[in-house]
Amino acid sequence: MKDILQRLGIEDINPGAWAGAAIAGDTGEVVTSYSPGNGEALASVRLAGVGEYEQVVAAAQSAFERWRVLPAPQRGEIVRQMGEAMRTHKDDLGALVTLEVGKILSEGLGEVQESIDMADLAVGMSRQLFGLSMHSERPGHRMYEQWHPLGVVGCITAFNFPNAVWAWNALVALVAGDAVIWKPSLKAPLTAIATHRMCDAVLAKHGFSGLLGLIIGGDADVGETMIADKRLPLISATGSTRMGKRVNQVVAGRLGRCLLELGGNNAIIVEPDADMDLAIRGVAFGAVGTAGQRCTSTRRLFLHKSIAGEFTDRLVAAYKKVPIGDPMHADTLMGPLIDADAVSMYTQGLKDIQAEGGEILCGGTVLDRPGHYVTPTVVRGRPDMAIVQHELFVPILYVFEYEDIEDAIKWHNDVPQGLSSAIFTDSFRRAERFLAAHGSDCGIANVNIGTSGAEIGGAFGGEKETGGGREAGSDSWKAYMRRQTCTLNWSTDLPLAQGVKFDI
Ligand code: UN1
Repeated sequence: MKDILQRLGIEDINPGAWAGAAIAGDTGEVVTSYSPGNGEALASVRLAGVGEYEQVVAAAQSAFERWRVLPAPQRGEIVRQMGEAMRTHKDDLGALVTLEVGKILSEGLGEVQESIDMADLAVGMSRQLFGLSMHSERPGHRMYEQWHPLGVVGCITAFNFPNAVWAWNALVALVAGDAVIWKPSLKAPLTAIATHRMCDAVLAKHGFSGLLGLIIGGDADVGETMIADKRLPLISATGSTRMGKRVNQVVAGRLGRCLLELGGNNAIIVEPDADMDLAIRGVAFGAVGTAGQRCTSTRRLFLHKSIAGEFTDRLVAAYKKVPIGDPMHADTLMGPLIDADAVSMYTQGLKDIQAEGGEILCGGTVLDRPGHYVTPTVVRGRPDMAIVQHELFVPILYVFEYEDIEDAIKWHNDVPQGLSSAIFTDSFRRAERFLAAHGSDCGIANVNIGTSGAEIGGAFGGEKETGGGREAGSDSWKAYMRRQTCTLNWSTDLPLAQGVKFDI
């Protein structure tokens, strides 16, 4: 662990905020990051308060003044160098993600790869921040739209993707010409510090240290100050629906903009003609991967009656073989939950499920060993159970049976969240029915692929209580810029639009 922190240059992790240079936290509070894999303390960080927040914003604002006038392709070149830094440190950064949040090493490395991919995408975007030009109705006039940087963007991230979700936002915001202040989850401060330092070092080489700010602080002081701060025209927030509603309310109160990526309640429908091997693997990765702690994790499974028995038996057999344990170990497929609260969510969730008549088919146990390990669980339930409406951020999968695909699609959509969805079928008609306007109501709809593991090339986000935001994907830069319509008159006359006459 020490080696990793040293190689990442964060062995002195104590201060709570960075605005180019580290600022010691002034709240007197310390947060310790524990490895969920064995419960050991990894390191402690002093929390920053509103005083440091001010310093971070001031540094970002001053760097933004110069950054916004740097040509976008030059900004892209600097982001390219950040991608290179992450490539160089991929192994250590990926291992740190695994140590700090407990996802298996292959997923820790995958997360850093997602950020590297994001850097590549953002570099390309830096030469494609297109505006349209249009024909004016007035002679000797030209009209076009151009996009300008927004300003200092606030970025709030969750524990489960402590590196990549920041990258989705920050790397695109940087090529768009913005500064970014990051408030990471207090459950994953080390990954944030390592990522921030790496990218700030690149900025420092070009004289822009402080353009990226990091503030490790509490929700009640720093978080509330940040979302209410008029100097931040955009707040991008990833996390629970409860948190998103609060952010949305405060930001809307000052007519700021929000980009929200909140809870999911993702489902897979399996049709009788599906390739069963493929579907079982897709469901297992979706529901067990990251110990069910992705916003895209599969939580509900709709099985056609004719295959439900065989599918469930095979899935339960596969679940029982899942190697659970040290997430750093190459053979492990499921690591721990993030903390003791998550384990309580799991045990309480199972009680609530059983109280409503749900039947546990496998799993349902907390492992008696250091760390926060539970067994992946399959539950037979009914779509009308009240608990099904809630996102339990743990590896519990509900299985439901259906006869008519119309019912499956109706139940599929009958939850407050709308992030990711999938159907397994070899039928072109069924696949298209699922993707039609009256099919899946989610932001992501897949065929013969599970609900999680999206590529960064596509817009990511969802509808309803998922918050409506889209991050990553081809035109995501628009969220981080302001659009300006320009009309230029090169004639010697002043004709008015809509034929209005006003001659004086
Ligand atoms: C999240 O869980 O917040 O599609 C993000 C996926 C990943 C991103 C998940 N690319 O599962």
